[in-house]
Amino acid sequence: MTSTEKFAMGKSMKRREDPRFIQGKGHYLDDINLPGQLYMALVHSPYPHANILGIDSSEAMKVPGVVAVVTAKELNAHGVGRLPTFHGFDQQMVLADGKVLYQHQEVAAVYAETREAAYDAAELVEVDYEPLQAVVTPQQAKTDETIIRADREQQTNHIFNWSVGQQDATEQALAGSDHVVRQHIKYQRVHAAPLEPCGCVAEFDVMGRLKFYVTSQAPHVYRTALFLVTGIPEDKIQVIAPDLGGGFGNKVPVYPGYICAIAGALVIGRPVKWIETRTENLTSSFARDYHMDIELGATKDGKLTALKVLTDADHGAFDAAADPSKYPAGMFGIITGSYDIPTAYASLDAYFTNKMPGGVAYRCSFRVTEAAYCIERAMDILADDLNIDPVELRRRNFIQPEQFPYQSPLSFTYDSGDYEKTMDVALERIGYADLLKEQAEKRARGELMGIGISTFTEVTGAGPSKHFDILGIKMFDGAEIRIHPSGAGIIRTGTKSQGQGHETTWAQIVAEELGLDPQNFQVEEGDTDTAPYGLGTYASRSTPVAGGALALAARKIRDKGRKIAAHLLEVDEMDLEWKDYRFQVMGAPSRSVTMKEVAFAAYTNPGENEPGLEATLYYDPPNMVFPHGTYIAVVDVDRETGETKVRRFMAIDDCGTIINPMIVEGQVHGGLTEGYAIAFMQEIPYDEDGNNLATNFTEYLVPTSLETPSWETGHTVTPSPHHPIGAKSVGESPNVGSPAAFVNAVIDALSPLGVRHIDMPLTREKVWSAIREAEAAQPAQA
Ligand code: MCN
Ligand code: CUN
Repeated sequence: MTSTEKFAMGKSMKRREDPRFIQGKGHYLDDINLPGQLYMALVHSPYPHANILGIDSSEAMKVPGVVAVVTAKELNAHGVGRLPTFHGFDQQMVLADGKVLYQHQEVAAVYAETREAAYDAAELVEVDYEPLQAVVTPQQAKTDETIIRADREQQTNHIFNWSVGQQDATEQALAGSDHVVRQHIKYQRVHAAPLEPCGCVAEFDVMGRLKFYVTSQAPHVYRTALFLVTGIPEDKIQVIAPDLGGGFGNKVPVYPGYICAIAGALVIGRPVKWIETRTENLTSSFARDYHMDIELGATKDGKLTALKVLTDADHGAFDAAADPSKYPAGMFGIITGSYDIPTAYASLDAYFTNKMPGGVAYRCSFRVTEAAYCIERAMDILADDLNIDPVELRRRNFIQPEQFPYQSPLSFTYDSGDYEKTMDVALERIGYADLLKEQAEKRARGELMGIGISTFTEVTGAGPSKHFDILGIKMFDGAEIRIHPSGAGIIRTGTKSQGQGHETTWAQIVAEELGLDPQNFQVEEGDTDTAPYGLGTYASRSTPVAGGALALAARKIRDKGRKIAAHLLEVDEMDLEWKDYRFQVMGAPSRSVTMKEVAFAAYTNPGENEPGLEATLYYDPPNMVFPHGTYIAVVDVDRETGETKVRRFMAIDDCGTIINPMIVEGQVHGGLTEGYAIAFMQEIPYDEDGNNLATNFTEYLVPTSLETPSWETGHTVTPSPHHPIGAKSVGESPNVGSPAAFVNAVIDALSPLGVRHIDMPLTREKVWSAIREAEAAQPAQA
């Protein structure tokens, strides 16, 4: 057995990047230290909303080792006061200009010989604030009594309305429905909290070329963004993303600190390093909260008739990442989920508030987390109202396999899916019938046990250029493959793994297409000087877009290889077929050559053909991909204490053709752990004055192995019909699908008490209060 057979597509090849990580030999941003480097620290506002009357840096400048202090005034003078924007929509201030708009907003940058000196001096920068009333909720924002963004032409806190679907038809269908569920559902502010916070090192060489090391999920986008902000031509910018200690969306945006570091390096003429503290990472990056009002109509036997959802989105003080006309907000249109709903309407209003900027959030597929949670919760409430088993209700409403490609009433064309099959596998594996029996027995004894199901559909693969462009760039991705004479090779993409294992799966895709050994491929991402242009790794787009590019680039190499093989075998190219990982003469399979032999010939004996064996290909996918899954949670709730215990969790994912089952399983384990945290532990709460109450890991909770339930996983495979290898994505599915399963299970446990809904996170205190309130309302049943 060759190693190719052992390791290519569909095999659980061990992660090739892990030897360096498990030996502590990863090369992270903080491992980069350049000769003569300065350290930068940022001054943050203690107030959520205040006028800046003056900034005095004279005391700070006295700290030994301090070299400079920079404020908005200096940045504006150099024309770098604003971050780049999506379609000229909203431009975040790099440093607060005249006014601070959220607590912890960046106000000044301090450069010093040591990190300690920089942070000490930052505390001594005297800022004279005049505090203003903070606007903390979208409800307050709506009144426009205080205009948060006086710097904008539009004097309103309303940022945009985005709507899709058939409003009139939906209203009519709801009015004619036997039953309509109406529920307010909040998806709270959460934070990705990667273990490694964000940072950068900026250096200009003697020729004035910027080398910018940065914790980025999207190095090429950064390069273009830096050009847009600073005017430095792109050929004079090299962005390098080293190993990343997790990203989860937190490393997509270009942050103010990056621009300050570049400005400092340019003006002072020395390299500048900046790396966030945990508090800075938690309080001054990106988050959002969604306040959704859903109406879901059905006939009395549970056939869905219409869906309407009106949302107020709290996008904080800046909204660079939320263009209304393009897909990032539009991803919310997946809210009809896995169900064939005849008519639907979604309308979303985004508001400025005095909170950290809105936009890219937490393993979220750009708003699919909110959408999937909302519809899956509403389905359970409907099931409860109609007294139909939640499983049965879903079965009655699934989009059927023969309906694909399925045109949803909210604009997406789903590529493929087999929802019932996936659900049946999950039900069978978890033993649903037995669980129902057990639950009935426990209920008879007054014990609270809940079973929660979520049969979600995702939309990922931001790529079809007809739908997307960011910063004026159409979205597609490039891949480059070079095969060396020995059959080894190098693979480069514009994506950037933060832990997803691209060094392994990219090699597997190419190895499978070419019949070469995946262990012999060097995989490179993250250096804009060498990698082909790519839009980066977020919205689970790497496999759908770059993965497709890789497969097609490999096929381009195969086409070239066929010509060389024909030369070697002295036959016509048309007489060759690619079979069993080799070129065979049709009808005479014993006459064949491998790609390894072809590779050697490409550099030594190519015949009439152009020497060499390499390909670069840009892939513009025709459509998004639509992964799906069924998750089932079993939760016990302690009636006295409100404690919840996830006793079992079954996750059956369908991400199309699987490249590496072990990596997929790892993605699911990690994402379920994060979904668990969102459902039970995490929130960035603000008090009524706009103070951020989650500033460190004792306030913003990250689950450890002690809290984390044990996961049972599996999969069905419904390939994407348009992806070159039929693959969909999986990176965000567990975060998208699991919160609803957890909450549905807890509410199911509490349903005998008459509890209908509790907003996340379902902390012990909230669950305890809900039980007490329910008991007080219905003493007879309690
Ligand atoms: N994969 C596979 N077969 C499939 C689909 C995917 O083997 N059918 C593999 C891929 O080849 C890749 C991994 O699974 O190695 C994830 O692939 P994909 O679903 O394409 O997602 P991306 O690579 O684009 O990763 C992005 C996604 C996002 S947006 C967030 S947020 C997130 C996530 O991945 N952040 C992560 N998973 C994370 N995992 C880690 N360890 N760290 C993060 O920061
Ligand atoms: Cu929304 S988090 Mo991921 O798309 O990088």
